[in-house]
Amino acid sequence: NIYDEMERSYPPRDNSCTISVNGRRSSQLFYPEEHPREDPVAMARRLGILPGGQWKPLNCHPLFNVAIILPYRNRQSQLAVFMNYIHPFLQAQNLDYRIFVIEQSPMREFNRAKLFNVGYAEATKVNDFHCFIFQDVDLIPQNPDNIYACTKMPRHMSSSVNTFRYNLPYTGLFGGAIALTRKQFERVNGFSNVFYGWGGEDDDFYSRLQSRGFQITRFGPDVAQYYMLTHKKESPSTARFANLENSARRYDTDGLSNLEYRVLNHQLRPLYSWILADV
Ligand code: BGN
Repeated sequence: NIYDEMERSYPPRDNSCTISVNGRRSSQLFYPEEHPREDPVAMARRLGILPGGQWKPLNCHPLFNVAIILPYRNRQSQLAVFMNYIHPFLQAQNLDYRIFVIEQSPMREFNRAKLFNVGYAEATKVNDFHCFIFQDVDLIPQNPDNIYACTKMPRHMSSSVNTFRYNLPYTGLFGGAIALTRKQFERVNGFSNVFYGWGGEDDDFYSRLQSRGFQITRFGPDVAQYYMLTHKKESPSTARFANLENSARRYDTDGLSNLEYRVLNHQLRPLYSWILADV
């Protein structure tokens, strides 16, 4: 029973929403690229999405309050496909949610982990979010039962991705899409800020969780199926090995505790809150 694993944001009450997804069967997969694209303004209007990409069900009391944080740079068409697909997906789950796109300014190499920290910090300023989903824009959850809310343990959501032939490549993989409560995230001091360039930041985050005694959880491989939108492979950073080697010394001093950045611009766009940050 999925309810037993979930960490509710609000206590159940009369007319609490269910997290059932209208009887669609788990085996029924979505193929995002077959979905027609709609103009963002028209889509927001049709689906009742508020400026900044916020929505909550009106006919029942939601059980989950979620901020979805997407680090971003230069992936415009993927972002459009993602938004087009994800809003109906999240609405079917009856979540109280808001989507944040954290774009990194040009110049420095991409720092996925630090953008997550920025997303957490900015989201926390506007609402007391209980649960955070940290994920890449190129990952499309294919199964409507993959609930975009938090579990009692930190959860690795994207354990079954088409590009890995729907297999988990190694047990310590904690990249792609993850779900943590605010408390869990704060307990590990968030992500490390030092991982510029591709690779290793998720492995570092996993060892932070382990060092604090967290066990992680995953839903079954059928539920956790993701489709990765295609793009050129990034070349891995050379600094990632050194950063990983001395990461344990930095758990307390590198993360939310020393987070520094500048917000260069921000907008409430029809389907998401956009924040341009210099990190
Ligand atoms: C690993 C990367 C992860 C990445 C996964 C899946 C490193 C650290 C050096 C061992 N880790 O190899 O960051 O999420 O592959 O692509 O590169």
